[in-house]
Formats: sequence, structure tokens, C-alpha cells
Amino acid sequence: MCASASAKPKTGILMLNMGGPATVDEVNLFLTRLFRDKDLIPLGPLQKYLGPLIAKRRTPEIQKKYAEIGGGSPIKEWTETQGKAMVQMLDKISPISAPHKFYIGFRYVDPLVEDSIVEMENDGIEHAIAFTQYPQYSCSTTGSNLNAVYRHYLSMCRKPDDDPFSVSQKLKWSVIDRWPTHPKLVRGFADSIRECLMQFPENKRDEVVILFSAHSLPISVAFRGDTYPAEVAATVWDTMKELDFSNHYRLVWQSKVGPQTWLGPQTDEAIEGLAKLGKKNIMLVPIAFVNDHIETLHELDIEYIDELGEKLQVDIKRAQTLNDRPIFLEALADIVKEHVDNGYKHSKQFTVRCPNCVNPTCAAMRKFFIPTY
Ligand code: GF9
Ligand code: FES
Repeated sequence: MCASASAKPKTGILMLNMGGPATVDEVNLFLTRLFRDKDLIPLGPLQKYLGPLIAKRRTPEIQKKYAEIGGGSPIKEWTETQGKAMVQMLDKISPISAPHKFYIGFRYVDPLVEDSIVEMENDGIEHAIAFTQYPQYSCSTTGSNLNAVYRHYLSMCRKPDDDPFSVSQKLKWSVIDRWPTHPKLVRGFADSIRECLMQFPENKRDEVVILFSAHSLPISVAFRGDTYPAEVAATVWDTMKELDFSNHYRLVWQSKVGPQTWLGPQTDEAIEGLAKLGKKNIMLVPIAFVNDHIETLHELDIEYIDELGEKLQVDIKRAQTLNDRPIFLEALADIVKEHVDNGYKHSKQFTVRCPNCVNPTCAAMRKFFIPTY
């Protein structure tokens, strides 16, 4: 019943995420792949050349930021910790799908989605689960990762009547495409917020403003019909409900880049605005990413808490990222178990594209994952 090291795994769980550069030297490769990703940033027919150029221009400033957070992104270590705990619990709570093995499928750094799929095929996995590590679905994140799975199989088509679905049939695929309100995810956030509240002086706790900070999106993406903004708001609402709406709160958006208009209010502008309103106790809560990454360790901790907080004389603290919080590790295992038990191959929501989608790969990818699409 338990997976020993030698037992042949039956269920493979591909943990999908964008990944991050493990070293300062890897920043350029990471950015090159990111700016070449036409599902994330459509640059037109010259993307193959423009992407690497933009990456090259951005590399030095981003290398500097990674150097300041200790030389690299911790995302691979965190994902491995989470994966190990998840499969260990799954072997106990879901004997029907055991033994389980986790794989990491990053979009822009090793281990890449494509390479891990080959490993899953070689391991003789029967049921492959593409498990996005983004709680809230965006076509720019989870969608791009799922497109990478589809394109891998497209690239394996050799004979004239091959199609991505038929060449994938050694592995039976299903998708966990979103889990924005899973009760244990929500409890993880609520616990992290409660712990952070305790760090404020007792007479200030009531007036702390909780700023849920999510990675922003260009407004054009929201207007396309991307589900991410609404799903992030759902996570925020359930988390505040778990806290009995004990504090004021706002959903704010961070990490905007480039000339487009993005979803707001921006996290830093919200901090400034609240300071002007006399709100001098602020808690930042990263709500759209479950691991520490450059946007928490640099943007929130250094740029907003250390620099902006100091300048404005505001007491800003940050709730811990979920990382290896036990209730969150349980959430990961529960989500997979519930997926196995209910037999759904994906969520209902996954079966309709954005009303204003113009990316043909979004349809082809669904054809691959949804038998009746
Ligand atoms: C994102 C999370 C992290 C280029 C516009 C010219 C687009 C973009 C993002 C980031 C969402 C959730 C990151 C674009 C188009 N995006 N940056 N999306 N999205 N830049 O769709 Cl957790
Ligand atoms: Fe959302 Fe294509 S952009 S489905």
C-alpha cells in the first residue's frame, strides 16, 4: 500500500509552475524563455528574435534583485518539499491511486514540463495529473503551462495520422486547473494572517489594514475574460470570512511592468494612499503564489516594507508565504485525492475559453485535455 522507493509509481502528479532562476547566471535563460512565451506575452511574428533581445536588456537589473535575495529563486526547493509531503500523505489517504510520484513541470527553467513528461512516460505512469500550483487560473500562467504539455505532444507527432491525444495514450491525463477556495488553502492563509497580526502591538491589531497583494495583469488580459481576477477575489473573500472579517482589507495588485495599463490599485500606491488616510499599520499578504519568490522577497520585503515603509513611517509587516505550512501540505494531498475520487478530468470552468480569446492554442490545448471538446 505504501510506495517504497522501488515500487513502480501508478499515479504521476506534474506540479506546474513558471519556475525561477536558481542562480544569478540562470536569469538570462529564464527571461529569454519567458519573453519567448507567446501565450504570456504575444509579440507577433518577430517574437523569436524580440524575446531574447528584451530578455538581454532586462537581465542586469533582475540579476541584481536575485543577488539581493541570496542569489536565486527558492521555488524548486519549496516545490520539492511540497511534492514529497504530498505523495507521502497520498499513499496513505488514497491507496486506490498509490503509489504516487511527483514531478516538477516548470515553464521557463529546469525541470521543464517537456522533460518531466518524458520521465513520466519512462516510469510507466498510468494516470498523469497536471496539477497547477497556481490556486487561481490565468491563461497567462496555468494556461501557458497546459499549452506546454499540449505542444510537447504536438512535437511528438510523426506519422500523418498522429494527433497529440493519440500519441499521449501511454499516459492518461487529467487536470487540476484551479483550487482558489479549497478550505485548507483558505485556512493556511487565515492562520498565516493571524500569526502576523500577533506581531503588531496589541493596541494596534484592530486597526491593521490587510492588503492582499496579487500579481497584476494587463487590463487587456482582464478584458479578454481571464478568470484570474475573480478567482483571486474569491480566495480573499473566503479568507476574510474565515477570519470573521476581523480587519479592514483590500485586494491590491503588484509587479506591473511595461507601458500598458494593468489592474490596480497597485500595492505601493495603496500603501501610500492608506498612509495619507492615517492608516499606519499595514499587513501584506501574498495571495496568488504559494511559494516565496522574487515578488515577495524583493518587491514586498525590500522595496515596500524596508524602503517605502521607512520613508512613509508606516509599520508594514508581511504574512508568511504558505511554503511548507502543514495545513497547506495537507491541502495539496486533499486536492489530488478529491480529484481522483470524483473522477472529473478537469473543472467545468476549464471547458470554455475566454470570450475574447484570440490564441488558437487555447482551443487546441483543450481538445487535448477534454475528450468531448
Ligand atoms: C501573472 C500570477 C503571476 C504582456 C502584455 C504586453 C499577460 C503579462 C502577466 C503576469 C498572473 C498571475 C503572473 C503580458 C500579458 N501577462 N504578465 N500576464 N501574469 N504580460 O498576460 Cl500568480
Ligand atoms: Fe483565455 Fe485563450 S486567452 S482561453
